[in-house]
Amino acid sequence: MKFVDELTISVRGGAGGSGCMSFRREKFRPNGGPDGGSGGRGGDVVLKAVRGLQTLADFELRRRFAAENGGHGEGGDRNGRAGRTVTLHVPCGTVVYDAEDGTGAADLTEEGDTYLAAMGGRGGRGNRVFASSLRRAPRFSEKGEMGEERGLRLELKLIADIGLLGLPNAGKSSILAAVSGAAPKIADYPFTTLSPNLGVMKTDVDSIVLADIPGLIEGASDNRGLGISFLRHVERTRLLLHVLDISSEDPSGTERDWRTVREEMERYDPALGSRPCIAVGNKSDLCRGEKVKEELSEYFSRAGVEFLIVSALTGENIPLLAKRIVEFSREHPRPKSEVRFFAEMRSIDIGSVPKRRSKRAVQIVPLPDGGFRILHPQLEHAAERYDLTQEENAARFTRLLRKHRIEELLEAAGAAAGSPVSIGRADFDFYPDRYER
Ligand SMILES: Nc1nc2c(ncn2[C@@H]2O[C@H](COP(=O)(O)OP(=O)(O)OP(=O)(O)O)[C@@H](O)[C@H]2O)c(=O)[nH]1
Ligand SMILES: [Mg+2]
Repeated sequence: MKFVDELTISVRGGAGGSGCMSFRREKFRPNGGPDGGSGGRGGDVVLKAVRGLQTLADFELRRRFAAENGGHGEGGDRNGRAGRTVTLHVPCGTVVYDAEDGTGAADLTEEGDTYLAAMGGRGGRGNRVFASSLRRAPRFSEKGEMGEERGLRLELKLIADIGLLGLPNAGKSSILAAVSGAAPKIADYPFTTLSPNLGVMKTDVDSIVLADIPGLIEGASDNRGLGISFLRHVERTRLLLHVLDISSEDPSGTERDWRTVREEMERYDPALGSRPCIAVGNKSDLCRGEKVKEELSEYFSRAGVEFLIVSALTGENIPLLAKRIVEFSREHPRPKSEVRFFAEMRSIDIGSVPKRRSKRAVQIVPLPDGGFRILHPQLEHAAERYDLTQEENAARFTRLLRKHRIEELLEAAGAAAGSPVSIGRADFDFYPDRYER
């Protein structure tokens, strides 16, 4: 059974609208000023945690999402409108990773948590923006920027209704296996379980999720053993199964074990002390003394704690334990409003969105057709943004190429007059300046 819902989606922000190049035309005023409006911003794609959703299954049907493009600027100082943002609803407890490099991007645990998954592109500026006292009639405008495009891996951590706890080797994992379909690692040494396991009991109406955590020892709250941090996984469960090994046939020893774990648990979170709990005396097959069992039953009845004697090995009383778990779940239904999640032990660097553009040296890549491709974030960005059919933009772009000494680099790489060159989506032929002069 797969507990962690996991899948990859791709998201794309809307492209920014292009800026407009236009000049005012009015009666009696032949040389109107520039009035080209700017393009609107592209919409963003946002992930938002909502209650009520329990799975990522909706994304199985559709995995690609793009936000609306921004509107283009128009003459008469009309700016394009912004593209609408697309909001994708995910269940609380969804963890977002960058699909490319696997880095954690966000942990959407609480209702309303949002994550900007793909930013919309900026709108291009219209020529009006470029007007200044020195440049009264700019004959250029910008194109809109492309929206950000990313792959994201979404992971959902599951809910646990019931938490198993006890000393190492008490048989917690064995009981989990006995009552659910899970197959956790079970072995005869303490700390077999190193990280929490989940199991599911299917009933005719619903499924009950059990969490089995590593054993707690005395001093766990002072970080002995595997520490107490695992208790956070049972913190929001509705019922605790406190597993005790009764094979020693020593009631006072078992009672001490009980108190040890209770104390550590309450030191971690006093509220856990009043959480409904069933004490489970396990390994009854190794405990022959009926008197021992009676003594323990009396102890727990005095303490007002329900006590069951079972054997995960022989199956004795396991059906009774399973029945009690189901009854308890019926009597204490999972609160509709509250979603409890089973967070994985992984440190997540929240909000570290990978940088898209970094300062890099220009790279010239010779292509098999004799052409060349120029790789450089700023140049690619400019090629995308400048409308090169406009003369002044072409001039701006040329200045940028000069700044990066592209001509020299291309020649060094073996480019000759007429060699096709591409930068981003722009293609042109290589004609060094000195041919022109
Ligand atoms: N005889 C007998 N052995 C059992 C019973 N339940 C568990 N065991 C054995 O006890 C040992 C420990 O069982 P686990 O289920 O791994 O115990 P645990 O509490 O999960 O242990 P940690 O994960 O290390 O904390 C294993 O060798 C089991 O086979 C039982 O009812 N009877
Ligand atoms: Mg275990």
